[in-house]
Amino acid sequence: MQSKILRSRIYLITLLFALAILGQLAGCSTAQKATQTAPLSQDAKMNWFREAKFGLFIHWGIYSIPAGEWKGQPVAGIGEWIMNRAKISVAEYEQLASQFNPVKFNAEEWVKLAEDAGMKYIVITSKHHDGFAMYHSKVSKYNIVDATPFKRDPLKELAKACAKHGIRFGFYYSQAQDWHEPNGAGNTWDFGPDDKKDFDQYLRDKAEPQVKELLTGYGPICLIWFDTPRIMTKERAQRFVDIVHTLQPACLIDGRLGIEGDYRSMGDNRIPNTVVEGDWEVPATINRTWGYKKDDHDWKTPEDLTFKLVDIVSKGGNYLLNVGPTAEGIIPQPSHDNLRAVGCWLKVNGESIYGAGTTPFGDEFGVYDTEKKDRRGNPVFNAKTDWRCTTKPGKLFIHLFKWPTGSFELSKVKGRVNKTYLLADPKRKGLNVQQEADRVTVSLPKTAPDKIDSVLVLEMAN
Ligand code: JFZ
Repeated sequence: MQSKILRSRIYLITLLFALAILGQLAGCSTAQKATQTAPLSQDAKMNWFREAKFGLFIHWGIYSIPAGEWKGQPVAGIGEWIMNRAKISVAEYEQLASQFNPVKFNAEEWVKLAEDAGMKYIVITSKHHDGFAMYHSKVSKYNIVDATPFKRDPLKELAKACAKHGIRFGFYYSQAQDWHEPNGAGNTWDFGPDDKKDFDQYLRDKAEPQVKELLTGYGPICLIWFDTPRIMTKERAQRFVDIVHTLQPACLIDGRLGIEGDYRSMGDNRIPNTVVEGDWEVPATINRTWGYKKDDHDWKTPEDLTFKLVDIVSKGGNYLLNVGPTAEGIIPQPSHDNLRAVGCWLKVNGESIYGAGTTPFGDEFGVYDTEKKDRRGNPVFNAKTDWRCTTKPGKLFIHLFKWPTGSFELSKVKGRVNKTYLLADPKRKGLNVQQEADRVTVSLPKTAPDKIDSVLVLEMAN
């Protein structure tokens, strides 16, 4: 009798268990379906970008062979524009491909550099204005596998290394200018004026199919960086949007396609003077060129790069900082050194950058001098560079680029400061703080804990 009751109890419990598991399974599979079919919200799509803040731009192509010099003469301007600047014919420029053999290229090392620099995404030129594909394209033989002695697809190798290191991977693609194609925009020295060209023939036969290749053969692509939208109409741009949305709905589109993208691309090296709402990015050079130029040694210092990163984040943007590898496949040493120095600063102070919000102040950016006018007749902006502020809920991060003696004073502070400490202090020892209404004074140690930027955290009471 007893065992019979026991047995039926066991039976009942087993039944309930089985039902629960079945329910769970059903729940799982519907949840999975939902994530597969529900379109990503714009916020969900932008999430990684808002968190990342710092990315590595790479301009690499066969223009790294002449490296800013043609027939013994230096060519002015940015390295990757040499074909245009020196009006090199397609027949002549094409010969560079047969010399391109970057045997020192090592995807792992490049990705490691980005990682060590604290960068969260890489954007590399898959095809620049010169029309040469830096990947194995089936659409055009004018590509690194079919037209060079190198015969490898570096973008495949980079995609793999990025996946391994948890770095997001994206492509630059010059959709409008293609100086190699009779119907692409830009090459007027070989093919005459753009308005006489069958631009849609070029788009349909090269640019659109190449973008499809890039979005199918290289795993998840975080963003595609279109550029210089010459003669791009809204309809033409929309065709690219449709391709991206169909093949990789989570892939972001930059602001230079010729139609509104997922975020704004600021002018090159142009950091806005104040907080800018919405999502945006500043593409920037680490010297003065994008593509490698042998005589450009004007390297930005770690101090300058760190300041620019903090300045941009405090205004709400991302910093996409470029390197230009050589024809051997080497990223110039000063780029390595200066980026790694920023990375060291980020190791200690990353909390104040990744996912951080804008400053609640604004006076720290500087002031317009209405007495002085610039070339365009606008008042001159005098930037103030001694401190910046980034934020997280309940926290102000004060970036001190110039260490004040004794104490730091801050006004217009909303709410009460609960605790202050330096990110460089592993013990996070509280500093002496005085507050009168919205005015806060923090006592500081004698010397700066970081010679580039010491970050003071003000934790607010809720
Ligand atoms: C473009 C390219 O022509 C250049 O070679 C490089 O790839 C750079 C990142 O982008 O150049 C531009 C495009 C837009 C502006 C400036 C330079 N702009 O809007 O100020």
